[in-house]
Amino acid sequence: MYQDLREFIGLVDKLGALRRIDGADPRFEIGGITEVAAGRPDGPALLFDAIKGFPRGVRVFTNAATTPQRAALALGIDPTLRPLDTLKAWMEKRKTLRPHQPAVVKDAAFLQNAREDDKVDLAGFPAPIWHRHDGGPYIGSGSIVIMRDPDEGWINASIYRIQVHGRNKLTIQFDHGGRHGAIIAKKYWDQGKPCPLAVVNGEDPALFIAGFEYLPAGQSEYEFAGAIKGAPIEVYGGPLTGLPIPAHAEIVFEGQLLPMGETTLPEGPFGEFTGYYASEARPAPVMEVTASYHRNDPILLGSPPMKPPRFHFGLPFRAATIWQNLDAAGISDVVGAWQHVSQLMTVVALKQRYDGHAKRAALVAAAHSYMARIVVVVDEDVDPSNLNDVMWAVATRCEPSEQLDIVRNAWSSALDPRIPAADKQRGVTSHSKVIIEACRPFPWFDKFPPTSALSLAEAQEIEEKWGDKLR
Ligand SMILES: Cc1cc2nc3c(=O)[nH]c(=O)nc-3n(C[C@H](O)[C@H](O)[C@H](O)COP(=O)(O)O)c2cc1C
Ligand SMILES: [Mn+2]
Repeated sequence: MYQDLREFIGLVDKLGALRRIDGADPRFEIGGITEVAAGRPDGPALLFDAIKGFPRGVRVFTNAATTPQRAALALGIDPTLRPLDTLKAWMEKRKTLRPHQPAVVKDAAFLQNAREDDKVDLAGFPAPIWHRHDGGPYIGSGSIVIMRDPDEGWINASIYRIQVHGRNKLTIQFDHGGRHGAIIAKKYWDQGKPCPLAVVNGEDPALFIAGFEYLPAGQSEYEFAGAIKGAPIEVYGGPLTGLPIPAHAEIVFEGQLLPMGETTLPEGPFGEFTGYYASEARPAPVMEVTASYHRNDPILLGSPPMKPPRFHFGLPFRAATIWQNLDAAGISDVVGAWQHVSQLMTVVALKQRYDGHAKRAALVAAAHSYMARIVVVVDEDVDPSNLNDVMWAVATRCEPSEQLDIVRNAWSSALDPRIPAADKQRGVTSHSKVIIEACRPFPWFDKFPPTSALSLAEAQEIEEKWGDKLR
């Protein structure tokens, strides 16, 4: 398995999925090229070099894991599997993951270039302005924020967007007060202290994935990333904060997050994963950067939100969690779960065994579907990862007057573009979800007209025997 981001980029190159781009402008162009590339069928990863205004060697890497193939590569799963089989392999692996404590090492590649206090200058790093109306450059679009819980000592390491405000100031955006970073920072602030933190830009892809996972408080993303790799993440104690920092990280900042009662800066707007700007600039906590470190010829990992279906990860990781939850709840015969429209639509496929089985699965899936207004259940012959197949089932097996339900006041977010601004102002972050039962009705299942389409196995057989003639 890859050791760090550089080795991962090497593996991507070997798969033929890397494109090198010289001369792009960090204002809009890197973001624009990334979005266009992510929308192509092959969806290549991009390594930007000779970036306008920066010396050659200072690089930005984007679309790291935006295809099923590269998401599998990052997870250490066979990248040649079909997407649904890959997600299943990940779901099974996730069930039995064993946490790996990080290993403290005595040296770190990022110490190759160190600057402290007045010598810190964030302008030396190519933070892109990703979208046309963003409030400024974002160095952190896929960066990890490291903090230590002051009471229990555990380390949180997850992804929050990071905007650059001048020579040594950054803002960190917590979507809501329940983010572990927000909870931990508030503990320091309540004691009248700033919160020590480190920001890791250009991290190991396993950590990038772990940073996106909903882990319980007290469980470190480092342990989860180590579990993905089957080996501990190597960390080095930050010279100023003592926080464990991945030794192979590309660009690292240390500093403190100032109490919001003292200082804030307007953060955003920033183009979001829904494809909208759902909020104006808002006050956010300020990080004062007291030291910066970087490897020679550093690589910034960039992961800008883009209009759906483009997404940070080419496999719907949260569908794997839903699938795991369905299994854990004892809902039998689930053959797949998937999310489309960048996690705004959830699909579950199952073999119905009894009347009410499909709805039972739908309700569990709906409960766990963050921001998704649409939840669909299909029979086991429909591939939930294939949106055309799913819509075929919706259009042919669902009688709307009988098979639609609406769940109100369900889990969404302030990022939801369809919640009216006035409602958001009074604290509304919920929406309603439609459950579409696109299954053959169980009571007359056997009488439903049989499908004329090839089964997956039949299609594969033909592909093997005749495929050469068709290519
Ligand atoms: C590329 C990317 C960017 C993200 N940006 C933010 C963000 O700006 N703010 C936020 O609160 N969550 C953001 N998230 C989601 C959180 O990282 C995710 O929900 C994570 O589980 C939160 O970790 P926590 O439970 O330790 O707080 C982002 C996720 C990804 C993959
Ligand atoms: Mn966490």
